[in-house]
Amino acid sequence: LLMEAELRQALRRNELQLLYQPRVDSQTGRVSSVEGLLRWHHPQRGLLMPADFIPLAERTNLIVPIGYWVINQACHDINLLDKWGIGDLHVAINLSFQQFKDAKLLATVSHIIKKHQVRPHLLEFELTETAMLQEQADVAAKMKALQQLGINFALDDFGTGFSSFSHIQGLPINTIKIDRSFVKNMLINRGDQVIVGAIIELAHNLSLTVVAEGVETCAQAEWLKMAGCDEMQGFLLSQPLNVEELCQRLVEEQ
Ligand code: G
Ligand code: G
Ligand code: MN
Ligand code: NA
Repeated sequence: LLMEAELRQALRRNELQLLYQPRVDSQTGRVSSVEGLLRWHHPQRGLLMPADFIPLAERTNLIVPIGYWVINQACHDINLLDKWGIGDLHVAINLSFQQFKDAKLLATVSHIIKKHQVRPHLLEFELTETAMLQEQADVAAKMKALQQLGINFALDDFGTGFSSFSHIQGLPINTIKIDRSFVKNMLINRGDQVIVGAIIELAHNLSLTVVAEGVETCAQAEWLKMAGCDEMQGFLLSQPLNVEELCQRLVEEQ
């Protein structure tokens, strides 16, 4: 069977899973939010990572229904966490540019939020610079409409694209996520360290929250805390967790 047909069936056969990677407050060390990361449990190939199937999903536009499944699952899990007494966890979800081309984006997101009665400010949509700047006027208008619903936005993989700050300035962004390639070499490459420091300063001057991705060592965490980075995400803090593991970690933390 073609992988496209298999991916089409994956939704119906319940083969997709949303994991959650904690984002930790640098000052308090507590989980402030989580990023939803998609996995596909393929019946023959086993566990597939986003890199194995998101490009195909984007090419075939299957990312549109998959994306709605993700938002629906995240809202479902927000209510599950609420039952465990974890009521204020922000959940970030990755959105591809193709999802913004769907004419029903606003109506469907709005419908899902109402169906689950989730407070919209608990949702954050992560977009890359590249996604935000394709068909920029249209994407910007849709971002603003979603912002009016109460949804927050994060600029993902920051530093890897080609956007100018003047473009970003007009968009309703709350958070900047520093790409993990900079964090990786930050303590061995002076240039990367300067870039990370500059992004933190830029974010704060624009009153944005700044998150470092791919934090793997204590030394990186110490430096980021010292540099004023608000939040950290990476294997040092936590692997992506399933919702039960996430509940357990958060209940222990309380
Ligand atoms: O889990 P992993 O680090 O392999 O994810 C890599 C990338 O895959 C993420 O940074 C994100 O860009 C993309 N991705 C993960 N989950 C989703 C999803 O639910 N929807 C979309 N559109 N992209 C996702
Ligand atoms: O594309 P995006 O940056 O949104 O997704 C994050 C990806 O990075 C996920 O696939 C996740 O599994 C991976 N990831 C998360 N933490 C770390 C880390 O500390 N190191 C590395 N190398 N990858 C990470
Ligand atoms: Mn992301
Ligand atoms: Na990222």
